[in-house]
Parts: sequence; C-alpha cells; structure tokens
Amino acid sequence: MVFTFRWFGRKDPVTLAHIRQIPGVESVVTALYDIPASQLWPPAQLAALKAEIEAAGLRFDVVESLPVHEDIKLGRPSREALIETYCQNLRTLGEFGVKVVCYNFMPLFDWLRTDLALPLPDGSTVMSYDHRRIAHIPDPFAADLPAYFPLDESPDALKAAYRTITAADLWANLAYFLQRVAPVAEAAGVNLALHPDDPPWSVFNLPRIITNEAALRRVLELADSPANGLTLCTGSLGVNPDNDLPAMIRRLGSRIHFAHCRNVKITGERQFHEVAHPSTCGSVDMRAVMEAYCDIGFTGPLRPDHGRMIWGETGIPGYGLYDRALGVLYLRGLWEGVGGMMNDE
Ligand code: DNO
Repeated sequence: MVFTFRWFGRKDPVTLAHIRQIPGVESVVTALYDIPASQLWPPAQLAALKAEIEAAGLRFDVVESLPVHEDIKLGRPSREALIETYCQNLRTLGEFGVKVVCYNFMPLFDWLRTDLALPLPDGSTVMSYDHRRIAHIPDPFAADLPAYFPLDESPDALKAAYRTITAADLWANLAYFLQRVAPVAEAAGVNLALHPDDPPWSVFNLPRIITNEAALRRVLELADSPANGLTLCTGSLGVNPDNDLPAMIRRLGSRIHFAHCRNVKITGERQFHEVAHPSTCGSVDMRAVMEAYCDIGFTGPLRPDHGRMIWGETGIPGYGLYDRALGVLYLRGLWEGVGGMMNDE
C-alpha cells in the first residue's frame, strides 16, 4: 500500500510542505488542472510539476484525473482524434513515471452534491446530497457545483447532445474508448483506474453507468488488459447499501489500481452526507475495507478522500488539510492493525 494525498497544485491552500509532514504519506495525487480534455499535456509543465513534488520530498505517481472529452462519451466522429490525444497523454505520463491514471466516464458532471457546507453537530461542515433537491436545481451549470476541468463547448449544446444518449450508448462508447486506450496504457506502463459515478445513479436525466459491482465487472470485460482497471471509491459506491464493499474488493482484486477511502452516512433514500473517515462516524466499515485490501495483498496507492471542514479551515470543499490528514493517519493505523504490508518493511 502506498499512502497518497491529493493536491490541487498552486491554487490549493494545502501545500506540498503540509503534505510532507503527514506521517507515512509518500506520494501526491494531482493533475494539470487547467488543460482542457482536448489538449496534449505539455511535457515541460509535467517536468516542472514532477520536479516541484520531488523537491518537497514526495513522489508523483498518480494522476487524477486525465479527463475524457465529452465527444468521446457522446461517440461523436471527433472522438478518433481525441482518443489519439488521450493515448499520447498516457505515453507522456508513462515517460514521467506515472503509474496510475484515474478518470471517469460521467456525462457532463463529475461528482455532485446538493450542499457543499452542511453543518454537523460537532461544528464542522461536510458536503451532502439529497436527490429530492436535484429536481429543484433549474440550471446545474449555474449552480455552485464542483467541476474540476474546463469544458470547451457551451453547456447548452452539450446538454442538447446528451438528450438522445442512453445508458447502452454510453456503454458502447466506453467500450470503444477502452479498446483503444488500454493497449496503449499497458505498453506505457500506466494502469487505468476508472472512478465510479458519484453518486451512483442518474442525475439531471443524464445516464450514469458505473454504479455497482456488475458494472465494474463489465468494465473489466470491455478490454482484456491488466491495465484496464478501477478506482474503488468507498464513498461513491458506499452510498448504495446494496454495494458490499469488502466483498467487491476481494472479488475485483488485482484490477483495483487505486483506492479512495471516504466515509458517508446514508440518511435516507438517495440521501447522504459525508463524515470523518472512522467507521464509527458513518455507514462504511473502514476496518472491513482495509482487511479486504490486506487479503488481496494490495500494493497500489490509496488516498483519503473527502473530509469535513474542521478547526476553522476554509478551502476546496472536501479537500481541507486537517480532516484528510486525520483520515490518512486513521487508515494507516487500520492498515497496521490488520497486518497490511508497509512499504518500509
Ligand atoms: C471527487 C473525486 C472525483 C474524481 C474523478 C475522477 O472528489 O474523487 O472528482 O477525481 O471522478 O475522474
């Protein structure tokens, strides 16, 4: 297991110096966040990023995300050139020693919440989701929702294009993409790690397909390469009580290339809020999750995912320093407790 920490680059109030001081964290998860999905990632920028991370005493081996252009998800003819750009980016990242690339296949939106700062009784704030409120958001693009990569087409045009896209179309377009990129990733020494949809159900009448174990298995069957793998996100999958996370980890095994650990509390049908990482705080049994990782001999990267905002911290919702630092220490403690292999052993 490699304990990692997400960093949003220079715009992030969390610094590499902060991350370096968290015991056991060796590696940073980041991306070139300003580059639209249609563009090549400039090697000079990657070289500077890698040098900056290494100068701080950390490693750069995971990219989250290398975004997939909407035209690829829509299956438009322009996908040919865009898939070639994606392949070239994978080759470049491989040359820089990046081992894992996390991406998602959610139409238009990445993760979605209806409240970015729900107060908890302990005085902290967390992000929450209530599906009943989705219907009352008139224009999701105008709402204050998180989105990490710039779109290069007007939201209205994209919304119109998605009107005729079904879940079956999305599966076909994912297959088309994976059959082309997986061999390139494998040759480049990069493991692809598809992130589940968050939340794992349809939003704004857009299809979402990466929602449960059957879907994850189907993804693995789309391209027969060990590089075609998954990000197992306990927070995304864990809001559906039907998803048995430890069992999924045991069965998906070596095709899990990246572990995201986040805890959530299910408060109703398609309603949840995020919580601190410990099992006692939410619906995810983190110890059982870490035991499952131990059983499969997991050696890949893990990062603490969204935390609360505590101790007066402000910043990127879900990505404050303090609660994620508490979280990663807790996860590392569990890992030690269940007898997981430490990298310094
Ligand atoms: C949320 C993250 C996601 C993830 C992307 C991967 O905090 O886990 O935004 O980075 O879905 O492409």
